Amino acid sequence: MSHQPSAKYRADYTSPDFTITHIDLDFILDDTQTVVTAVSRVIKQNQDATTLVLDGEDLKLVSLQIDGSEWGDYSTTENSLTINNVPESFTLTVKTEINPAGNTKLEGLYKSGDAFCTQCEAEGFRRITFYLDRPDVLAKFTTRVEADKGAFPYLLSNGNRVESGDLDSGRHWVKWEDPHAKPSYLFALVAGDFDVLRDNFVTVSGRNVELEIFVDKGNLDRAPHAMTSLKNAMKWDEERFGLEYDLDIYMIVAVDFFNMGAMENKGLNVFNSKFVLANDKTATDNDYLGIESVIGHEYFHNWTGNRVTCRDWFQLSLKEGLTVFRDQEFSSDLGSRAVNRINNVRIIRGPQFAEDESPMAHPIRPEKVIEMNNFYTLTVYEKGSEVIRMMHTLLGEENFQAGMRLYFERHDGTAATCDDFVLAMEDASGIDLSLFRRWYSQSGTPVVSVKAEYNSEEKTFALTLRQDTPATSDQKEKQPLHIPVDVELYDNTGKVIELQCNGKVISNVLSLKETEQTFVFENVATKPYLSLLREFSAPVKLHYDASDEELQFLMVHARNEFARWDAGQMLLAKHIKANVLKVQSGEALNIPESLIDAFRGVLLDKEIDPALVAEVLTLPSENEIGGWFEVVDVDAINSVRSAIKQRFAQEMKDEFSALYQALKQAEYSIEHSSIGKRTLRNLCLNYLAGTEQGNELVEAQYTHADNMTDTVAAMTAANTSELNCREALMKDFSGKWEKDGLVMDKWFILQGTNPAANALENIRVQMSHPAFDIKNPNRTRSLVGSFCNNNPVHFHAKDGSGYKFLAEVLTELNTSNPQVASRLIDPLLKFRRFDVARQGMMRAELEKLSVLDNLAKDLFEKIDKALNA
Ligand code: B3K
Ligand code: ZN
Repeated sequence: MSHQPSAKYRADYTSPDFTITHIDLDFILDDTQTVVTAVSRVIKQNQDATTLVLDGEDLKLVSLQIDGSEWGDYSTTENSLTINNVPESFTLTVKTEINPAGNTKLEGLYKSGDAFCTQCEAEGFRRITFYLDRPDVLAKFTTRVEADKGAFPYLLSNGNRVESGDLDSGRHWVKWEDPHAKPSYLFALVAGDFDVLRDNFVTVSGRNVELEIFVDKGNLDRAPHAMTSLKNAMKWDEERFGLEYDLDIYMIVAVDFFNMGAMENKGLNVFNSKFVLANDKTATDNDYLGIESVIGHEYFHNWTGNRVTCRDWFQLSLKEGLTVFRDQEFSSDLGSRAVNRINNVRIIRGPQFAEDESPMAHPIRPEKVIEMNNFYTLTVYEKGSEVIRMMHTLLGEENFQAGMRLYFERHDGTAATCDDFVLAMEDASGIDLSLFRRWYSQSGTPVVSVKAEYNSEEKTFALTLRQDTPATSDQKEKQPLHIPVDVELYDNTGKVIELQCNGKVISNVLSLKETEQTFVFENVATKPYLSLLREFSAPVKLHYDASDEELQFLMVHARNEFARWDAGQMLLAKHIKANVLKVQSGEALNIPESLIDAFRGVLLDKEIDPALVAEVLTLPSENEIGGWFEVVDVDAINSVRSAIKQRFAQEMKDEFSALYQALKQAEYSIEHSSIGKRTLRNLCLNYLAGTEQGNELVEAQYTHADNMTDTVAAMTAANTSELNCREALMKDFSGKWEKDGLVMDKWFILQGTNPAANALENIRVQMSHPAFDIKNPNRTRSLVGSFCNNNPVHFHAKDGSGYKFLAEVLTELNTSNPQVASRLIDPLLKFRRFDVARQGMMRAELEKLSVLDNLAKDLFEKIDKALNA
């Protein structure tokens, strides 16, 4: 790196010296020489300002005019254009040339296959033209797009299509007008030849909205689920949040080359095809659910993100945390609330807690940023959503919705801050959130330690809660937070005990605000069973020394499904931890019969939703287990987890077999009950794969599967249990799907997570597979990402080969696509969590990367933090 990239600080925010109220864009599309003309109405905001500084990157400036005359008084740097001595208000015309085909970073205007498309969030618009590329500059956009009509029959942009025409030599043009002022990051343009699925939605006030989903030719039969999800999302937002869509058209385009999941551009969402395309033959149940959630998420952004946007990028969680909360509620209202909550909590307890312990630790509203793309994190998104959820828990649905209405009343059409949001919630509810605001500025995972004491004479039960947040790499000093702790007490018959304090019945949600607080409950006739942190009411680690007997009681008697699952997880955690210590000290494992019986009880209980049974019987991932230890011993963790799985399989094989037979369904359907049964059946198969009948069962399921969920489940079982049939199944699958990258991603993931000794050698071979392309982020994440994140034993191989492999891939991606590189590097940053030998090897790879002479700022920011933390 020739010079160190500079950081921006939240505290340094100042409003812009100039604003832009209108911009007319004109694109003459060409693969390598697209000409962009931007005519902007610029107005001075700060009377002392005389120079206008615009952002720009990888642009060729062709001409510059002010009020129609050439303007020579300017200078450029690598990232900016400074125009001197400008008037109070003026029309600025900037003509630039860009190279979409050469844009492998997939930011700005680029080619995805044969189509042109854009990605502007966070700072991609500056790769299209010189502009005030910041979210607090809101302008009305018109966009004219011109291209060859044969190759690009569809020319799309934001808003409504207002004019079009044909030109000589087979070219044509279309003009779009977006009536809503927006920041540049919400701009979009797409040009290509597609198949289109059309439908419509009539809003609650009776307006008709045209819905269009654009997919690659031949993929129309994979678009209906996305359309259904979109209509469900539009209806749900009207019913639950009272929010109606505001344009006459809503378009979604699916592209194969995309850095993330999808993008909420106003009226024209661009999606990674992974989150649009699905049919029974190509998609798994999880793919269907993922599509529903991402389609919902992007649609919900229309209000939380687009109508009210962020003042600056430090406020990202204002739109992302809130929109994740909304999409989680959407999925929970449509499907199983318990299963959705469990999956969200697994993400927080696994990778989000790990992020808090890594050199990248940051509050949900970061203080310092070098590359904004590095902050689209689990902390900003998922923990951000937990923070919104805590407000929802403290306020209740009615007050929360009143807060939402007030937020829109105050901020619609503007760029707002996280503080604005909390203030609206506080003002609408009358509930004091002053201490709660610390969740926005404090990073790290609080630990809540619990002591419980029953007094049989006084008939009182005293609960002492203590909070401590360990220091994080970004912030040493921590303060107490306002933590909602949802608790319930049961008597020994499983009856709920009402919570009474000082003679009054109180809510189940206790507000822990000080470092230590004791809550004394009265009229508790017998020593109660305690269910803690129900619904995971706060993103904290819980330290409570519950006995096996208590946890087994809660697994059966807690009245809330999440709490029953959680008790099972705590029970597993106790035994996994104890056994890892045994392995480390060379002792024999101890997996008591009572543990197996507790889980057998759940398996045999016909009353429990099969989807929930499957969650209860799913062991925590190796990564989550790693998070429980100061030094992660990947080999010991792997052997204990495998041993428990194997023991469960052997001891419960009759129950697994019986369920496997009983849960067979005649037809495939994506009804939630049907998905639940299939999930449980495939969980049984996964356990059975480790028994004598494994190979036969798995092979038979693969051969007879009539849907992708069952096919992938069979392959996963063969992969995890290293069955004899694995090779044959993998070969058959790639023979069938070689031409379909999205389907092949499932196969690449299996190669990446292969437990076999030669896994890495084989992964290197697969990088030359005809379906693999390192320029395609989905392929790279499937093969390389799954290896580094979900194959801990091989990624952390003692000879350092896994680290070396990742560093090689990163060296290549550093120039072609730094954003993807910067996601992949995360496991390497966490070197401090491993033993000395591994630390040394991981650090050595980071050091090699740090001296690359063209190191992208995305990687620079992370490597610098990791090495200098
Ligand atoms: N807002 C986009 C993410 C943009 C990421 C930029 N690196 C998608 C979403 O969260 O809905
Ligand atoms: Zn989002």
